[in-house]
Amino acid sequence: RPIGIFDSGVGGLSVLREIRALLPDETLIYCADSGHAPYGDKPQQVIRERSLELAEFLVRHDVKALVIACNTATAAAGRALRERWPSLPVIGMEPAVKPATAATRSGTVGVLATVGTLSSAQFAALLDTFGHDVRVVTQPGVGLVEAVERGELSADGTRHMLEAHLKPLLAAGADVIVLGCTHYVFLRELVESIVGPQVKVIDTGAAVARQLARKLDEKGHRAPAGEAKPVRFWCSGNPGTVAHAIDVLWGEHIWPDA
Ligand code: DGN
Repeated sequence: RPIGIFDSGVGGLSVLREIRALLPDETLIYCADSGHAPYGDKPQQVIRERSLELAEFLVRHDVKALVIACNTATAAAGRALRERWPSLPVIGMEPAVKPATAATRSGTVGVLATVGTLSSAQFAALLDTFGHDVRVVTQPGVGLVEAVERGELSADGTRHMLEAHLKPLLAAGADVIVLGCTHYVFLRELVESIVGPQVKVIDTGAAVARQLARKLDEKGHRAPAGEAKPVRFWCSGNPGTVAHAIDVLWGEHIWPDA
């Protein structure tokens, strides 16, 4: 049985990449909600409804686990999905605040994420748990998801936006930057070139892949070793809108006609 992975668009490919590397024997289905991206500034209720619909689609493909490869959707819909399918492992994203608090030397951590994630109850709870010993400063990465969806990873416009978003975090003394949105992981090199080698940049893609592997092991649901399986891609809306980004980010031309 396959594993289902979804995001508002192509950001979740950064998580898919980690899952593919760790679990090459698994069949993976990736679903991009490109017809409704970006999620960042949509009401939580709308994101929850979209997430439920994508998850329904994946469950109809008989998935044995679901990965919400989107911080924004996890914050809005993680609980709803777990309630709807109580026996299905549902693995979600969460900004890496905990590892950041362990890594900081300056005592200040910067979190770059969408408005939806930063304003969520889940993020408030995360700060409540881990934000006491260090100062956590946040910055909404307005415009960055759209840039990644266009496949513009090193364009001048993307760099300028990032510089503007990172400036207040650096000015506050952050020496760790958390990439709290799966799209931003594709901007890691650009972020690192702006913040310099003294500042650590972290995300949770690899940890989520490991957690997925643990859940499959717990249930005895790991696929037997064999030939590596292809990834199956789906998207809502017109594939033409994501085909280019998938070429750039995944390195494969998925939709021949798009
Ligand atoms: N990739 C999503 C995340 O990790 O939050 C952002 C999605 C969006 O559409 N804003």
